[in-house]
Amino acid sequence: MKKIFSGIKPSGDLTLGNYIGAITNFIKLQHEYECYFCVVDLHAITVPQIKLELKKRIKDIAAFYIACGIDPNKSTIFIQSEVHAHTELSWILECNTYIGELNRMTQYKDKANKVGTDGLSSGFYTYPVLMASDILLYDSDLVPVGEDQKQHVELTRDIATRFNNKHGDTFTIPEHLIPKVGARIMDLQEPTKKMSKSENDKGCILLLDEANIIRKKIMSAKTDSEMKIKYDVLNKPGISNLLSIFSIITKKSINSLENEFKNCNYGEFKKALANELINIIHPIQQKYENIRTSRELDEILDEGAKKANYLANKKVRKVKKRLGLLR
Ligand code: AQP
Repeated sequence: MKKIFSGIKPSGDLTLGNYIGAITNFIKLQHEYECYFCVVDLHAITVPQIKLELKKRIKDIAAFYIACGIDPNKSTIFIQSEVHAHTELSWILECNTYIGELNRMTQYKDKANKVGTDGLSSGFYTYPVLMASDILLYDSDLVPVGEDQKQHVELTRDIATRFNNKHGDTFTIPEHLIPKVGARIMDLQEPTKKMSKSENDKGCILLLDEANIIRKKIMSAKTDSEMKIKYDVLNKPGISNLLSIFSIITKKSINSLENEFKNCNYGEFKKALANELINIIHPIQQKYENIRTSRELDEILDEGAKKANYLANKKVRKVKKRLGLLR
């Protein structure tokens, strides 16, 4: 069975973007692949976090994985910092990665342009290598990610290929798996910008939002003055984003939605979308509440860490042997 690794970082509360762009794919893939789904907490600390919020969110995300439909009997769910091999391999791979490669990472370049390098941690600079370690430790064949992470998976391939060529066959070369639709859900207030959990505001639907908040956020989503429900990302980014979300959660095509709502105004369309979203999110929230406080969650995470540690330690031993680091 081919293997899959993916993770979400607890840098904020989970958004609809994380759900559509990542978790819904995880759920489908678990039936066809051996899956490792991680809460990548070490990635979250590349930017400052508030201790108690981080602590809570780590388990929140694990609970949401299960509440959304990831079956812990099928997939391994674990917390990254509970598997020390991630940081050990990351250091080794950093020594096999060029500064020029990291300088070319667009996420780093964008952030450095925005806040300057004095305000950025070196962890933020090297985190693509930690991501490479996450993926390579488990011999992952595929990495389901949103569009923004594609470049990091390509870097992972480069690092792994270089290591294999230099030291002998050690790593499986992974491929990215980007969903055909939903790879980029946009902010409801700034529909040309990705919906992001660390910029949680009116433009961002959270999986923890109550029904009235979801409704309010959708009703106040930015659209345009044309009053025509038509998919046109360039000229109508707001309504196109809402159509994408509607299409993904109802599995109706964009065309059929344009037809269905052709005589409706934006208010009526948004109201229908809010209802659909609430119908999806409410049952997830109910399951989440049950799991979040259960002992079962800790048991699942303990079991996940045990399995992940076994595999990851085995891989690190192999890497160290290749480099002459084992006595
Ligand atoms: N808006 C989005 N649309 C589609 N997919 C998305 N993902 C995130 N936002 C969207 C996908 O969710 C997975 C987990 O992401 P992550 O937490 O590891 O990192 P991220 O992409 O940086 O997520 P955020 O929400 O934007 O976090 P912050 O604000 O902390 O940077 C990934 O597969 C991602 O593509």
